[in-house]
Amino acid sequence: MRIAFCCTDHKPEPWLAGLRAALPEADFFVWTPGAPAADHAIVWSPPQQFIDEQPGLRTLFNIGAGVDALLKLRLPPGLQVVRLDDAGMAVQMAEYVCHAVIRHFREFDVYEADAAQARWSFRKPRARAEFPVGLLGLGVLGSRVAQALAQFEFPVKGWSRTPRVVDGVECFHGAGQLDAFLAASRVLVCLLPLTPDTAGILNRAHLARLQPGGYVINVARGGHLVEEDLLALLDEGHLAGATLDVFRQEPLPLEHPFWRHPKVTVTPHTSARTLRDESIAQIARKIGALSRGEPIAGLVDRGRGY
Ligand code: NDP
Ligand code: OXD
Repeated sequence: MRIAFCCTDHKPEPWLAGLRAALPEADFFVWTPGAPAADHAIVWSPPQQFIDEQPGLRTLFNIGAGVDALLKLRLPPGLQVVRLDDAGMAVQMAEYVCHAVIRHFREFDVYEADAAQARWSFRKPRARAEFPVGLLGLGVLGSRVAQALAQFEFPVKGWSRTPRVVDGVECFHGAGQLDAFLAASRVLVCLLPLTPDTAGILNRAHLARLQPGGYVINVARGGHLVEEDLLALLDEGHLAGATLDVFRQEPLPLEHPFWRHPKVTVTPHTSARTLRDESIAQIARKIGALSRGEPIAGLVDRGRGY
């Protein structure tokens, strides 16, 4: 079995060492133009040339959860795409989102500013019941985040494409229940895949439906957010702030207003990183299962876009 490694922005050596140790029977190689045919490939943002030169590939293992960039390529119809499911990302996402929600709710950003001025001053406690958190997306990451937020006793709402049942979460689904979900939320967290149906979902019409003093946390993809609409609603005062990890253009350009906006916190697409050891173990398990003809989790439905 030959397995090509074609991941931009990742040093291949430690990946190949880990993969060879996990699957000694396979022949792993770093793809370069003209390389011989492989059965499977491990990829992140591969060039179209890689796909075109490997028409016999059976499976693409994406070393991330989101496959939006991969699905923009011309892929042969029978090629199966497999994404990482969790592989250590869910707990990181739960940490990130809980940190952002609690920082806003407890006004730790205000205390940080006070401390910088050596100012000892108390903020009035706020009622948790007045900070319902709405999660767009109740998949592998969204449901883990929901569970973590519920531990802190925030009211949690969730929205998915199909009906879901998640303990401690008031669940909504489908376009018909989106407005009711938004009206029930004050903090909005985006954990959707980027698809034609979800692009631009964080727009003025939807964000304006959040409860007054709304707060936006985008940890999914920059293409979900209409940046100008967010800035307008922040400046008009309907929204209290935003924590943003992903952007239309990454790295976020130096001159972008988000960097200096007093109500916006920026992080560099780091809310849930791909962890090498966990990812290798998961991919090796899946390759083993496929060769035994067993089903695997994380198969992408290419028609649906995630
Ligand atoms: P999943 O595929 O497990 O979950 C996706 C969720 O979104 C599901 O609940 C799904 O509904 C819902 N959904 C999809 N389309 C729609 C729609 N049209 N309307 C309503 N709900 C919809 O994905 P993950 O949880 O693993 O990951 C989510 C995203 O997080 C990734 O696609 C990626 O973009 C982003 N991500 C960002 C990272 C970062 O570092 N910033 C790291 C990792 C991921 P249903 O349950 O009905 O299928
Ligand atoms: C992912 C990401 O999709 O890191 O895994 O954004």
